[in-house]
Amino acid sequence: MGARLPAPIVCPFPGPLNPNPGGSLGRVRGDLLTNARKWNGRRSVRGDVLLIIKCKDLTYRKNLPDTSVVICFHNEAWSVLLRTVHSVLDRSPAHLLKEIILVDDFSDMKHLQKPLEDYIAKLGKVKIVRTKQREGLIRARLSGFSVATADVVTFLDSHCECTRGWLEPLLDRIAMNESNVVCPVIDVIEDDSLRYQYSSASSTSIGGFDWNMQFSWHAIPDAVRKKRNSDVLPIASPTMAGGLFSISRKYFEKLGTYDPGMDIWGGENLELSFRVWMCGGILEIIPCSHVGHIFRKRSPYKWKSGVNVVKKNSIRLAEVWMDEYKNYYYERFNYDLGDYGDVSSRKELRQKLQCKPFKWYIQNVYPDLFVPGESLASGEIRSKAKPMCIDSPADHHSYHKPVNMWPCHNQGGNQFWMLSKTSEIRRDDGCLDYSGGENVIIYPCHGQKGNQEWQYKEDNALFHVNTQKCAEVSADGKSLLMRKCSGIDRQIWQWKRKEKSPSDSMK
Ligand SMILES: [Mn+2]
Repeated sequence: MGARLPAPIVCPFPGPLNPNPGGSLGRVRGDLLTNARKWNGRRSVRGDVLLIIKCKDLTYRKNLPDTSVVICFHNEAWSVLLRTVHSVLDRSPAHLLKEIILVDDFSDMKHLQKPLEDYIAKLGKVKIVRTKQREGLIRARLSGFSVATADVVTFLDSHCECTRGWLEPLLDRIAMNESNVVCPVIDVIEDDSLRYQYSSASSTSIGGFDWNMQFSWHAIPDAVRKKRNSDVLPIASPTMAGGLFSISRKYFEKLGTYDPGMDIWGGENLELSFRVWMCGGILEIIPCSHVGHIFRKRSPYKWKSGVNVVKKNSIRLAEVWMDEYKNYYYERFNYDLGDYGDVSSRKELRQKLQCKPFKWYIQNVYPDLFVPGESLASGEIRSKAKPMCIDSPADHHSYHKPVNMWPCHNQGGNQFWMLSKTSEIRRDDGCLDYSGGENVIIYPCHGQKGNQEWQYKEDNALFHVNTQKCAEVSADGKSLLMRKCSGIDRQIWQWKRKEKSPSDSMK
């Protein structure tokens, strides 16, 4: 007999957000504890029972809703597309899979024309919709959605492989609550060998974002991890990666599907994530549902030159959903918003759905996010001696790399830095880190001070506490050095202190 998990809600936040506080969670926990012995429960050092429940021990409701699977593609390889389609057909219970809707976003490769039609005609359940011009992922998905007929709509990329048992745990959560929006764990399919790498439930990550409006993966926060007594329980996620998820068809409609003013790709995943949380839903990752995905090294989309589509989409979502917090994003490119189109209908949608403020989302759903409003200084760090600024990317590709000087350009970007309350000089998750050698490097922020503790002194020196040295621009202006503090102009830095911050209203 499988062990049935009746309805755990595991939220990273207390009380009011849990639709059934103490109720369902309490009952589940009780059941789990009672059954712990049967499941080889063991006690941790803290005395809690850790449950060794495997996904195969779980059972799901008998009357699950069925799903339409919508797969958009543009010039996808034959074998990759068919791997996706066959894995859905082979690994979904027949009665739960109503149809697969392939949306061809104006491909011109020959194999995707008649040969594909002839092939899928033999499969049953698979239909194809073609756009009349290049629409991009967002509008292509909407056209697939418009012909979907099942209770649930599941979106997949066209380069995936669904594993055995992937579908039932997703549908079970939606059967429990129509406003649950659920994502499978996304495993890596290597892009050179196409080998599937299955990741264990204990390594499940959740989605976040940074103030450049980039999606990022994070480990489950310690506070949440401690409350979980099994790795296989669904876990609330502040954001979704975007490619793969299931949602009730009616609920997606009610929530306003996607913003049709967004082009091609990018930002739509954060927009939907914020909307789900702020408008009463719950976004979860389901550790027992695994779908592999080929992560591409670069975007296959050709973009109109001169138009930054992701930026435009992100500004649309910031305008509609982020309230005063949008300034943290805008100041990253010095408020150069450009033309982002008309967002009035999306603002009306937010009004109509009576969604909560973004501040609520940050405080309750994503309390671990670094909020720049708490920073003591922000903007470019400009040398008094030279028209040069401290310049470095700060994403994970840049970790361990030296930080340099570059002519100040007043565009934010790699010259935008924040002094945190905990004395870090940081952007997103990257911190200036000095261990006493030649260079200051970028290193993941660890919050432990040490090599990452800086002071912006009253005389405008940048002082590194651990080594008692000051940041100094080299005589040729090209390098950032660390030297004994002397008060010379090359050690003096102009950096906008908090009181002049555009985000001041948010204190
Ligand atoms: Mn993809």
